[in-house]
Amino acid sequence: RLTFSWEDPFHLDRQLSEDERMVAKTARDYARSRLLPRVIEAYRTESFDRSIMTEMGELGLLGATVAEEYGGSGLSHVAYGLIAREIEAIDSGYRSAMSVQSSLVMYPIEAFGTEAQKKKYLPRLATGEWVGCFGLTEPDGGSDPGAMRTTARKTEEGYVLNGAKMWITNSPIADLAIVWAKLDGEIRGFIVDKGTKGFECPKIEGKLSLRASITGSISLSDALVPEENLLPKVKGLRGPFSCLNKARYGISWGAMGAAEFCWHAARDYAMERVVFGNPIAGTQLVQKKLADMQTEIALGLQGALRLGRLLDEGAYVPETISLMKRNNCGKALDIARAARDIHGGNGIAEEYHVLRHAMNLETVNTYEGTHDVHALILGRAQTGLQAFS
Ligand code: TGC
Ligand code: FAD
Repeated sequence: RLTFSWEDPFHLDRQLSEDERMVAKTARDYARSRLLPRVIEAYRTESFDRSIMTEMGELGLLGATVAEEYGGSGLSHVAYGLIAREIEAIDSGYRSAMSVQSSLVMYPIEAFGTEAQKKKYLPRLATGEWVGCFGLTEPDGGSDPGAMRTTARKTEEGYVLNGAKMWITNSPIADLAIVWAKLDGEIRGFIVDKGTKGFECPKIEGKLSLRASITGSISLSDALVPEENLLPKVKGLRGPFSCLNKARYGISWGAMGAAEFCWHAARDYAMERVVFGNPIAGTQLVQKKLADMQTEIALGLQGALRLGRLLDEGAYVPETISLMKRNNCGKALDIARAARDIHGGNGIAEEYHVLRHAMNLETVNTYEGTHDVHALILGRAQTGLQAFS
């Protein structure tokens, strides 16, 4: 008979393969020993340590699902999700850096690139020698990428790109950008190398969320991209959305990692904090909050695991991905706020981490499709009626 494990009610660990458990341990050990000690200072000073990319690369945490022949780790989607969970337990910004590189840069090159592009870019991205970014969102609105204004024009020398992208993770430190632009009215993907004339990526300062992640804009002013840098194997919104499928899936694990950190911190704090002569963990209201956290996290992780197994079977399930991304980000944000509340005034102090997680999760609930946009995707899927416009 299994005993009840309050930390892991469904015994998630027993549902993983030996390899998956090892990958999770590697990511956990790294995150706890190398990322946690840096995060308070990074968040305070709004700075991202570039060497984190090479450290993750050395451990095989970049391009987890990318084929080994291109430098990836050839792991399952579940293993990728477990990495996201462990990294985001420390900070959503660090998971962003990992997942943009893996899902939004390496994946489209592997899935839609030429053999030459794969050989040139993927091994260096896998080691973290090169950092990539993904330019889809534009200043006039991110929820409707089909309305993008960035254009590509074919010339004898290659493609001339004009336009602007906004809120782009890693762009100021990127060696290359996957840029989505309309060529003759049709969305296409381009690899834009750092140093391209007319291609600039200034940093966005003053974020109150995801401060340990570096974010910038992209400006393209007659930027000439050679013919060989077009991603030839995809046209239309399916290109960027296929990448988003992978990243949104990873976020559904990552958000639960942040939520778990907050839950455990709240429980530990409540056990120690004595008010009115008793530990607050012994009050009904606090126990209800802890039970809600436990329940949502246990269910959220099971959903993420099921989704990962579906992806590993090759099942194509964008609406299920929307369901899990939306649920787990929204629930994680609620959990981080409740954990902050249980910490009382101490909950706003950086050393307790919980408010940082809550602030980060505001972004996580917005990027990769807002909570409400995913509701509209699910509403359309069950009614057949689109409510976007
Ligand atoms: P719609 O008519 O629904 O679809 C247009 C075409 O795209 C195909 N498609 C998909 N393909 C693959 N996967 C998916 N999930 C897909 N969803 C749609 C669809 O089959 C169709 O193909 P075709 O061949 O028939 O033309 O398009 P729509 O314009 O009505 O879409 C509306 C909506 C809301 C679904 C979509 O625009 C949307 O998802 N908006 C949210 C945008 C978003 O998520 N942006 C994220 C930017 S990247 C980012 O945030 C990175 S943060 C990274 C980090 O730091 O972690
Ligand atoms: P808008 O689209 O303007 O939406 C504003 C509000 O309107 C939201 O509440 C939304 O839910 C609501 N809304 C929109 N349409 C409807 C509707 N039809 N019905 C009801 N409500 C609606 N993008 C990238 O391409 N690459 C990146 O690497 C990247 N990194 C990011 C990093 C950070 C820190 C942040 C904050 C964002 C990042 N993004 C990135 C952008 C992100 O994907 C967008 O912010 C997101 O898609 C929402 O777009 P928006 O901000 O323009 O909001």
